[in-house]
Amino acid sequence: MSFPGNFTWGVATASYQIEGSPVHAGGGPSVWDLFCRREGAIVNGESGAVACDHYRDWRDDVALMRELGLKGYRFSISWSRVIPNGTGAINQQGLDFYDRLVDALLEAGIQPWVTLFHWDYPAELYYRGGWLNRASADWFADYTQVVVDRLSDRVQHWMTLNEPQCFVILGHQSGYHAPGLKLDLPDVLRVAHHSLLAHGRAVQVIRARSKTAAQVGFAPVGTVKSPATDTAADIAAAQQSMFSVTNRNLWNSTWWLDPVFLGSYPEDGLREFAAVLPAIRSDDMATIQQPLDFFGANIYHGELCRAGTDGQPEDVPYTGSTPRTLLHWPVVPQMLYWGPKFYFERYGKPIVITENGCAQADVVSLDGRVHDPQRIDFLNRYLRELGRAAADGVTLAGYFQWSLLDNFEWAEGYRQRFGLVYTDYATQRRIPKDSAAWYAGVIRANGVE
Ligand code: IFM
Repeated sequence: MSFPGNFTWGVATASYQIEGSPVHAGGGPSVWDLFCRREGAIVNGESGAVACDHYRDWRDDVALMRELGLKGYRFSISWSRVIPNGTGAINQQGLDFYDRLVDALLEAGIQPWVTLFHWDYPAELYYRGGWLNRASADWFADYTQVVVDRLSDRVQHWMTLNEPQCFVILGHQSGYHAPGLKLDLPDVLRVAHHSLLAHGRAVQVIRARSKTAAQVGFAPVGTVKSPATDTAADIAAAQQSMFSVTNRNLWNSTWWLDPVFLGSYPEDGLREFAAVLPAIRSDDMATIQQPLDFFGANIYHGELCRAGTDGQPEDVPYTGSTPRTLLHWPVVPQMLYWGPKFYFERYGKPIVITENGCAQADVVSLDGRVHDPQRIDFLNRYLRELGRAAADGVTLAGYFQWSLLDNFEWAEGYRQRFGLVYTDYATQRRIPKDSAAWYAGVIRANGVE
């Protein structure tokens, strides 16, 4: 294992998944508050109304983080907690919450890494067209300014959007996530374009207003490809496939990343979507391509790929014996080698793993503890691969395990447990799992021993 000396070991969370709804504390509802009321939208009819009640229990949660020896904590800001209607009047109580959290983290020796948007879009703005409205980029810029003006004297690390692929595709195309829309492809592409514009506008605001030297990134979730074998042909096929747009499928990397890092939509994507492209104004690509300091990669799994007999890449299906997490995601540790390597080779930015982890059906044992050997094994295997990427020359700046706590897993409700710390939702008691102690050891050793 060779991780750089200043490597940031952290955990990640998101506002709606842990805090409890902002409507109980002077904030406004987000699309998730609306969506959770929809019959059948969430497993067991659950919602993030209370979640981990972190809005009230944050001091204890910071104390837990201190005990783990974390170097960084990635959390998101709830837009409608800070600005209840999405634009206009500020909810000072909401802003104060994040202000105090930042102070407490710094006091505990933990760097705050702030994500500006992790899916909880203000309901009032949704009624005004949401991401379909091009003004959403301006609304996001105005919100960013409020947050940056308040926190940037202490916060140095910023991420604009978390996993735009998810909130655009799951939220606006398949309807599986909030706001639950099933739009046609031209409108989905419009939503995607506006979200990229919002990213660019937010970076401009951070650069213009930050009171300290800001480090800015973006946290997408592309589909990582790993070569099925170590042959040069399979490696080339995996790399080619990872950076291709095919079958009008928006679950790809380059449609989202090339504009941000290279300043243009990929040629193959422009061909695929030629008949359904949104209006792209002449200076849009320059707005979207702002200088970034790091590439935030959310990597949990991926696909195996090989060179087919015609030389073209082809995916290799997993078999019934492939280990899987509770979400049925394949356990494929090499994705934390190939993903960072391929991203680094294409975009040339230091890589921060902004999310990685696994859902398990954790339970409290008779001894009152939570034993989660599968999670330890999962993290151990993935981190070894990440260390291999570092040893092979990939510049790595940090790793954020998802997640500090078991929390509200969106449409899956509470049955998927991702935490290093178990949440007893009935009492809000936290029980650090065995993996928490293990991860604390990894941090102390600056890598897996
Ligand atoms: O819980 C989510 C998170 O909000 C975004 N990335 C994936 C995690 C696990 O599904």
